[in-house]
Amino acid sequence: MHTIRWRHALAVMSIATGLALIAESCSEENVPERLAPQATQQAAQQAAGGSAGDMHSGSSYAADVTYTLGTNISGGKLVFIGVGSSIDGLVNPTLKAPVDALVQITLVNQDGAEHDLFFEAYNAKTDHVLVNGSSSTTSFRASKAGESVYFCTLPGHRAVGMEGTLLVGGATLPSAPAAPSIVRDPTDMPGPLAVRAPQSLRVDLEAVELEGRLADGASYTYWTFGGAVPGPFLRVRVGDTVELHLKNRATSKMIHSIDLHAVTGPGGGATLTQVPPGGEKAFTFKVINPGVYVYHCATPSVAHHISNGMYGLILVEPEAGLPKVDREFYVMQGEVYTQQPYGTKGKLEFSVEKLLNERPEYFVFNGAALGLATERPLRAKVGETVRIYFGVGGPNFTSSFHVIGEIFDRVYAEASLTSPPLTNVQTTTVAPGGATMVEFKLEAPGRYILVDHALSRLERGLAGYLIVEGDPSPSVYVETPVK
Ligand SMILES: [Cu+2]
Repeated sequence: MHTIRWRHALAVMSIATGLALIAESCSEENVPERLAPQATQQAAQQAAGGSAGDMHSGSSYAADVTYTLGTNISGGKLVFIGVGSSIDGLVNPTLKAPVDALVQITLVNQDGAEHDLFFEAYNAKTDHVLVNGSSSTTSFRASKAGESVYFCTLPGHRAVGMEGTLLVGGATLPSAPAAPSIVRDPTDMPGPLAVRAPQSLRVDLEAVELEGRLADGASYTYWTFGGAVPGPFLRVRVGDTVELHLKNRATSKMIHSIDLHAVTGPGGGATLTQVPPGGEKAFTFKVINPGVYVYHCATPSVAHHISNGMYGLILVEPEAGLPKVDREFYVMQGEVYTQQPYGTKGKLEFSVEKLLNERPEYFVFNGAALGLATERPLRAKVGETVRIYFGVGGPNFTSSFHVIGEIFDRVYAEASLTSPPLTNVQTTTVAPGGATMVEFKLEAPGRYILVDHALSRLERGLAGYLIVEGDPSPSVYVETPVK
């Protein structure tokens, strides 16, 4: 019952977000009587039964406190092991919550034996988890200050170690984390290469794991190339020979590697670059084919490494270079699979179950929800020609890339730079591990919105702005007064 109500409220909330985005985009065009963002927010709050995050209202749409416990065997005993957040790796961790917080606990089976999880003081119990990887969630309002117990109710399990303490009161709600931005600026890229003969060059990349801002009030532990998403935009010329060095920062917890789709050779580099924390590996490749290519980490689970942010683009310019444009932008689409539902505040954790089921909570341009909208929009001027290098890191979803209010004058379909471009295209599909190059001229000022036209994803953070400055162009776009 709770679950259904939250989901409904969440849906209303996120639809309101989408409407607000589109309404804002109208505002620059002076559209009268537009939908007021405040009104839609109010509607969403009413649907949620109060202000979001107010734990005394009894109707928050998301939990105030979330924990995940795994089942395991430690020192011959059966135990619960903390997964993620402040309890990561702790045996039978003490779970803390403020009084009256809405607490959500997920139990994940990690040892293959049958278990459950019971909070005695609240009579709250998960379903049985039967096989390795299965999970179940229970939630309750922590109304009673003080200590109580949690344990597994299967016969004998509590006695051999599966119990711990819930401490209510004395804890404060986690405040919105002040995590740094991991959004790569869409103009952070090298300019066109001079026409030149092939040469040898060296590229240095570093794998960096860091906590970054995923959305307003929410952070996530990203794995990146160079501390931002996507990784650095690499730009080489066909015929070049590249010596690529990959370092893995000493503070990393994971091995990382790189597979560049521009490389000819087994694994695209991945067989030569499995780098442990603190290490460095290098390999050399000949750049044979022009195009715009995705690169990504290729360390198992590859889908996990990609979804955590390890992808980027490498442009291989044809011999004669590319046609001149006024501005170039670098945009990539990805998915983030968090345990907590879209919109939850606090430090969000990865869900392998959602990844394997291809059920992301967030869709992102350049790593974060609305990262290219509110945070780092694309900017240009009327009369200019722009080019967007657009890639999909994914790992799973094909993008129907579209710019609301524009038509692509040229699409280099599937990022082929040696085929003639398509002309006058509204929406182009880009596969995971694929890319495109689009060009268009800007004829009217205002705010254009980059989207995947599978527009449900806009409700999950996938939108970017292209803000075009310049004088009004009434011959192109103008309101007609109605008498
Ligand atoms: Cu990796």
